[in-house]
This record gives sequence, structure tokens and C-alpha cells, in this order.
Amino acid sequence: MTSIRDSSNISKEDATATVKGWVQDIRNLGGISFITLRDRHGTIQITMPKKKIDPELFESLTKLSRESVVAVTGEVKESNQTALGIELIPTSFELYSEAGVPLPLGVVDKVNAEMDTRLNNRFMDLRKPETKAVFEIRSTIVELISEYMVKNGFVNINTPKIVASGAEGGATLFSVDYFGKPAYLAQSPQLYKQMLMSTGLDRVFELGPAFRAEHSNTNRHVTEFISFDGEMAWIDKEEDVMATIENIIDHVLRELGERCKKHLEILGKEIMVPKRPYPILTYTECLAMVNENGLKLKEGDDLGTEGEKIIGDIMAEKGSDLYFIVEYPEEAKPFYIMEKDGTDLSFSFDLDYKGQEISSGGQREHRYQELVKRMEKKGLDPKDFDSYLDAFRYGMPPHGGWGIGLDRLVTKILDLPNVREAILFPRDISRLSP
Ligand code: AMO
Repeated sequence: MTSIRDSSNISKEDATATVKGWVQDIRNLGGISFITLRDRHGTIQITMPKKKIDPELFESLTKLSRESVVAVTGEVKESNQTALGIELIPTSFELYSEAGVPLPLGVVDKVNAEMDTRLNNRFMDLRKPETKAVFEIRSTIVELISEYMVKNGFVNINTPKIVASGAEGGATLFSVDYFGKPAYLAQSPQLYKQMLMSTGLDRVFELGPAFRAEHSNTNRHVTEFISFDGEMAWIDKEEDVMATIENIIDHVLRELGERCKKHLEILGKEIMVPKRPYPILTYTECLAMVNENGLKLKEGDDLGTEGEKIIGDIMAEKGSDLYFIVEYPEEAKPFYIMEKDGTDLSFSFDLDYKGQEISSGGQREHRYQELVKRMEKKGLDPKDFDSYLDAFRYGMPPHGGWGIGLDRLVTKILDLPNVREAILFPRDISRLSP
């Protein structure tokens, strides 16, 4: 009987098998021809000795265009010439879909295509095992995060993505016409995850899209990203939040090597698990480090791409890939972050990974009057935040949280050169399709 199998689990014990996949390559050597058939799991060789195969079948198979989709049935033969240790001698085949010629992008070609060409033809780019592997690994990262969060009492939530006010500053808001009323695409779940702290759902997390009208065309900014947010009540200080993030990332990095062996191997990657605790630098220390290395930043300035890179290089020399930056001036942080009493600092932090910010968070201002004061200080009108503020008027516990850019986390774990490599269909200032 014919069994339908994927390339990874056909064994020499099978008498016959049917494999379905894409025709990756055809080689005609006169008396014998070979097809490399690819599916999600790998490739299998279809071997066609001309004399032993029905001439019509031989003709049809060898004429197939590359990337056509077929089902091939045949005899399973042991072979010491192939990686799988077997090959398939075809007895019949079915053509599901013939691929056009020429291909917009080679799947196995050695020439490295430009990022734009790859993204324009993402369906084809994703047929490459090394591109696909990124998303198999990303999926496991999400699984590991969710697993850890649920196990540690965090409730998996979903918050609105069409909102009436922005939480992260007006400059990066996308406007939406909401039945004639002004609305925006959510920049983060910030206001909602905080409101939930007043409900008794005292630990929540969300993995969802966040939108920023970023005008910068960099290798780490996109206009739509997946934000992994967490919020927790009853904290004493922002270090409680930092310890939680450290636990999550440590769990992900530790387990990933084990769970994604095959896909990491395709990428030639080994996961390094940084030692704990992750070092903590102050913003002032970081400013001094970057200024000693040629930048001219002043108190309150964003460390920026270059500054973060300089700090990343210094920390890498010390063997630290992941490190926190704390004690940012309150001025540099959003209204919802708590000020450090009697100073111009804030209870906030960033987490940087290999020279790039992947997360920020902190302790929130949970006292209604103080929160209103902070909004006014930032030039915001508290009236625009009415429903958010209501949640602070009738009993709000101390709380804190974080937002981790999932795409940046994947990018850094896998040392990808551009955040777009970690996103299936990235959106940026000049890309709206596919
Ligand atoms: P922040 O604005 O720092 O904080 O964003 C949190 C994390 O989200 C990622 N990120 C991005 N990734 C790709 N492209 C972008 N344009 C982009 N913008 C942000 C980064 C960043 O560290 N509400 C707070 C979090 C909190 O305090 O809970 C917030 O959104 O990895």
C-alpha cells in the first residue's frame, strides 16, 4: 500500500511512498535524471534511470518547471548517495500546479537577493529553508513566552487596537476616520493593561500588534510590530518587573536551543544564554560611556542607535549581551512612569540586547493626583484620558510593567541584520504590500 509521508519520516523500510512538494531542482544526466523534491521538512531525491521508467512518465517529470507542485509515488530505495539515505524511484505522479518561468526569485540560488526583492516576493523567499527557519523559531519563542506567563499567573489578554487617545506621544500616531470621529491605531496596550490593574486581574500579558508612524527608515524600526506587554500589580519597586523580564528571557533562551535544534542548525546558530543577574547600568553611566567614545549627547538626550551600539560593544567585551539601563531622567519618559521623589529621575528601565533596546518599562504612577500632574507637566490634557483616569480614581494598586518588541527580540536572538527579517510581511515607511 502507498503511504503519504513527508520527506523527514520516510524510511528505507517503506516499500512505496507518496511525497508531495515543490520541484526544487531537476538534473538530466542523459541515462539518468534526478529531481530534488522539497517540502516543509526537507528534500528527497527522486531518481529516474531512463531505461527502468515508463518513457511517458520520464518525459513528463523531466519537463517540469522548477517550483511546480507535485505528488510523486514510487518505490523507496536505499541509497548511500543522498542525505536521507533513501531515494524514490517514481511509478506515477500528479501535477497539482505548474510554476511559471522565470521565477521571480531563486529558492536555492547562491546569489543573495536584495532585501527589497526578497520582501516583494516574500512567498517565494519563505520557501528558502533558512528564511522559513526564522519563523519556525519565532513561533517557538512565542510558545515559550506564553507558556512561562500562564504558568506564572499572568492572564492572556487582548486590548483594542482602534483607540481614542495615544499613550506614547503624538508624533507616531496613525489617524483613523472612525465613523466621522477621530481615532488612532494603538501604539501600545499601555492604557488598557494599566486600567486592568484596578480590576483585580493583577497580572496580565498581551502579544499583539502595535502601530507607530515611524518616519525613520532604519534596520530596527517598522510601523507595525508585535508588542509583548506585561503588567503586574502589588510591586514594591521597578526591580520586581526587571526580575520578571529576566526570568522570562532566561526561560526562552534556555529552552530554545533544545526545542529548535533542527531550525537553529539550518541557520548555523547556537543560542548563548547570558549569565544572571543581567548587569544594571544607569543612564548617566551610559551617557558618559557614549560621550567618551565620540558622541556628543547631553543630559536627557535619547541614547539613540549609535549610543546603544557603543554601549553594546563595551558590554559585549565584558561578556554581557543583555543589560538593563535605569534611572532615566523623568523628562525623557512618558507620563505614566513614576518620578523618583525629590530627584529629576524616574522609576523606569530599558533592556538592551546586543546593542539595541528591546524593551522598556518601569513602575507606574498609580496615585491619581500625581498622575494628573504628570500629564499636565507633559503638556497633555487629562480630559483626553478620562476613561483611563477613571480607573485611578476608585482604588488602584501600585503596579509596573514592560513592553518587549517581539520582532526585535527574535532579531537579536538570531543575530539577524534587520528587524524586517524577523517579520513575515513587514510594514515600513515605504512598504504597504505584500
Ligand atoms: P516603547 O515605546 O519603548 O515602550 O516600546 C517598547 C518596545 O517596543 C519595541 N518597538 C519597536 N519595534 C519595532 N519598530 C518600532 N517602530 C518600535 N517601537 C517600539 C521596542 C521597544 O523597546 N508602553 C511602553 C512599554 C511599557 O512601559 O510597558 C512602550 O510602548 O523593542
